[in-house]
Amino acid sequence: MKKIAIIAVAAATLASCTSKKAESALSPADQLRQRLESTVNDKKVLFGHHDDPVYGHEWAWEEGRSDVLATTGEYPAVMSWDLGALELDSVKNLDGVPFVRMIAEVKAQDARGGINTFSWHLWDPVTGLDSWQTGDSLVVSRMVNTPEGIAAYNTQLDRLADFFLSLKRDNGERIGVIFRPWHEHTGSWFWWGRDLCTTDDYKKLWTIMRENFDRHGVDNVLWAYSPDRCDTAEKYMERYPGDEYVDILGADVYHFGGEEGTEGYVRDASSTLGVAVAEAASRGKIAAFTETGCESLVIPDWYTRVLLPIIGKQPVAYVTVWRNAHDKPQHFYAPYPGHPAESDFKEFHNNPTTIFVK
Ligand code: BMA
Repeated sequence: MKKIAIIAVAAATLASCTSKKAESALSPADQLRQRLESTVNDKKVLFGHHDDPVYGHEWAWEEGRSDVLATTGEYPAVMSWDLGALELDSVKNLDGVPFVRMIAEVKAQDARGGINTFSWHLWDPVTGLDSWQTGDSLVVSRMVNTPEGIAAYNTQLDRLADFFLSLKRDNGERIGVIFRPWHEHTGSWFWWGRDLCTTDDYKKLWTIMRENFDRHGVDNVLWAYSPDRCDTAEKYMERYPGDEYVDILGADVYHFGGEEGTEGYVRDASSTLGVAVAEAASRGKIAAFTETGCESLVIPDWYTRVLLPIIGKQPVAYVTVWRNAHDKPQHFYAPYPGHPAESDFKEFHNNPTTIFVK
């Protein structure tokens, strides 16, 4: 008996050492993947907001403030950021967020148990067009097919890779984050949109990027692919770069047109997420509602009446709404104190399926 007990204790100790070792052997990206997977398995949804702790409706750059915190008592579980202008070596991003502050907030969000995700509204590396200038349909082709374009693109990517590698905890461990480049490419409002580049060239944006990040040894990024609204799997998957390049299958679908737009939004968000969820399931990936919102929250019960039923039917790991601009009074997607949608947002926050940072 005694001998068996000793063997059992030894085996248990060995097992726990092995599992600890296995845990620490996971890359920061894989650790984050596990968290997102367990969120989905628990049938929960993490709530995210863009630029949440750096500015909001009619305030900017204060520390410790957030419209979501002010209305619900908690920060969002997911902080969304944009890297646009980092590729130019700028000290601030395209919306004026200093990168030094962004890095500090990413660390703070990680320390409170939250997650960070990044988009990239970049400038064309060759001619310097901003993301929305779509008059030149050769931007992507130059970036991925010409030696000067590839070199200029790689210079941009070197800066991004260094940025991701610099995201570390106080103990030196890298912070796992989500990166969602080349988003909404099924529309044509960015120069990497569907009508402005070929399928092959779009995919090359991803492969060149990944080769660059791999050369730098970036091990803390989960990659999100996020088309705009798509009603079929064919459209959604048309420019999918491949399973080896993507971890999260997302959807960027906004609610336009107030109450009259509700039906169309519910239909389009549900069908696009339906495709993302099905494709994610068949490929062992994670689905997410990567960008959404109803500008100005003109529907005061939008969060519980419109959004919640959509995400209730789709097992997505997180839902992220866009920014509350400090300098554009109508440009906000989360309520602020005193806004008519505040009480409904509190109800959304109190719903057992939604997770904020606590
Ligand atoms: C858009 C708007 C712009 C902003 C851009 C990049 O949706 O919010 O004001 O500059 O995103 O963040």
